[in-house]
Parts: sequence; structure tokens; C-alpha cells
Amino acid sequence: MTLIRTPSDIDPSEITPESVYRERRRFMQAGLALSGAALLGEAPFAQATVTPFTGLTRSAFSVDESQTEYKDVTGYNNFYEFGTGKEDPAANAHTLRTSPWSVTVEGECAKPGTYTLEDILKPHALEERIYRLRCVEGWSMVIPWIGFPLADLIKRFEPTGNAKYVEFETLRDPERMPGQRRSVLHWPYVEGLRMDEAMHPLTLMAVGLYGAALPKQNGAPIRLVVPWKYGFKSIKSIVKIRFVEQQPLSSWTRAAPDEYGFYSNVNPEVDHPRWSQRSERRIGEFLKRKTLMFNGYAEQVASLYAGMDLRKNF
Ligand SMILES: Nc1nc2c(c(=O)[nH]1)N[C@H]1C(S)=C(S)[C@@H](COP(=O)(O)O)O[C@H]1N2
Ligand SMILES: [Mo]
Repeated sequence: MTLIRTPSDIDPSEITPESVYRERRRFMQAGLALSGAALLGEAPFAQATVTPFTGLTRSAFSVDESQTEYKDVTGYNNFYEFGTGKEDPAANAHTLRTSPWSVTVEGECAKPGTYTLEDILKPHALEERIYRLRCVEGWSMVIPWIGFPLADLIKRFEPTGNAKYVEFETLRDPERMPGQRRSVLHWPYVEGLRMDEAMHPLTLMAVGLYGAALPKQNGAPIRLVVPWKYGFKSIKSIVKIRFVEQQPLSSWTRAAPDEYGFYSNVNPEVDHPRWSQRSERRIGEFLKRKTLMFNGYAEQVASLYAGMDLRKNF
């Protein structure tokens, strides 16, 4: 029995992320943020349930663009385990049980095992990162995530020289994930990254957004965020991390290999077979924007793909 509630135990009605967030912004502007960050490193989830994440430092990787409204970030989602409609996850994800939660680490590493969420999170200081997220369907958002670099987590498991890729799996639980009773995708949802992509400092393990724990529809209690790739690479509600030698077969590639390749870097030059990828609708805006190479993160990540044909490796 644990007396410490994890953020995902907290009913969304107990928190008002937008007002909490505004409050925190005021604190940060007053220059009082740093003391909170030190506190947070100790026991991030033992704090008052009303403000699970206060005083976080904002990562220098953040973009300085206006953030998508909280109601859209949490009300317009893709999480096929809870239905294929954009409003289905917010309506249905309450059945997801996020506590207890554990992550099983397998494959080419020295420290495989099953780790509780608390074990996973304990050594990591959380920070806020405001990232663009661009869905392959042609819409985008700007989201203030809370998390820590995936690289720091991976290092703890000591991957061997044979670990060329990392494969991730979402929970499989058809009782509580009604979308899994239909075979729209092969379950569990699988995604993967090449090791250098996984170790890139932009690649984030997220546990919150807008100052509070991840809502279930956004992939509670822990998810990946890879900001230069199409949104579907950012797998939600992760229960398995596997270090492998062969390139993983992701659920989307398996479903439609001509449409969703392994790399799935945001690339306005390579159309989806059924639509252009030249522009996108930023949710909340009226006019379309031009889609940027690597979703605007080219300066940081283009070198990962030097010498690769990005039309072939789409
Ligand atoms: N397990 C799982 N992860 C998933 C998905 C999904 O259906 N199942 N959808 C993906 C897609 S297509 C997108 S665009 C993003 C959306 O994240 P958001 O709803 O938090 O904005 O989650 C990704 N992660
Ligand atoms: Mo997506």
C-alpha cells in the first residue's frame, strides 16, 4: 500500500491546470522558481495534490510560440485504444488504470527488469519543455510538457553494443481500453526509435503537461514525445521498453507500410500518399502554416540523417 498518490491517481477535477499554470508563471516571473525545482528533485509526487508540479525550470529547448489551449490539448486527441474519434479519448480514457503502473525493460541491456513508475521517475529532475507537436493528419499544437530526457533513463539500463534500436509498447488491456476490442491497429501499440534518436537531448519522457500530471487521454502516466517526428511516434501509456538489434515494426508501419515509414520525420517535401504535407493547421488558428522540415527542429536533428535518402526513409 502506498500513501503517496501518483499524479495519475489524482482526479482531473481536483486540479485546475490552467489556473495552476498561470499562478506558477507569476512565480517564475518573480524569480522564485529555482527553490521549487530543488524541492521537486526529491519527491515529485509526494507534494500537495493540488499543484503536483510547481517551480519547474523551463528547458532552453522550448519554443517561444503561443501555446495551444488546454481544452484542445486535452480534448482533441489521437489515442486509438479509446476510439478513433478526436473526442473519444477525452470521453473514454477515464477507464484506464494508471496505478499501480510498471515498465518492463527487456533485451540488449545489462539492467533488464520490471520497474515501478516510482523507480522509473525517482532519480530524474523534471522540467518544462514547450514543444510543437505535428500530427501526420495535418494539424499541430504547441504543448508545455513536463518530463525528463529519455537518454537519462536509457543510460540507467546500460544498453549493450547490440542495442541499435529501442522499441516501446503501450499497455494492452481490452477491458479498460475499449478501442482494443476492434482491430483498427495491431495491439499493443508499438513504436520505435534508432538508438541515436532515442539518446538525442530533445527526446522526452513526459509525465505532465500544463503544470499538472498527464491527463489519461494524453498518455498517462508516462509517454514519449519526439518533437521532430509525426505525432504517432510519440507513444502513450508506455509499459515496455526493449533494446533490440533489428529495426522495430511499429503499429502504423504494420497497418500501412506505404503511408507510415519507420522514420516518420516531419517533412514537407514528402507527401503522404493520400495528401500533401506542405502545410498544417495549428489548432486554434484560422490560416494554415507552412510545415517546417523536422517540424522546425532541423538545426538540432538534421545531422542524425546526414547521407540518408529521406524519400526512401520516410
Ligand atoms: N498508444 C498510443 N499512442 C499514441 C497514439 C495512439 O493511438 N495510441 N496516437 C498517436 C498520434 S497519431 C498522435 S498525433 C499523438 C497525439 O498526442 P496527444 O493526443 O497527446 O496530442 O499521440 C500518439 N501516440
Ligand atoms: Mo497523429
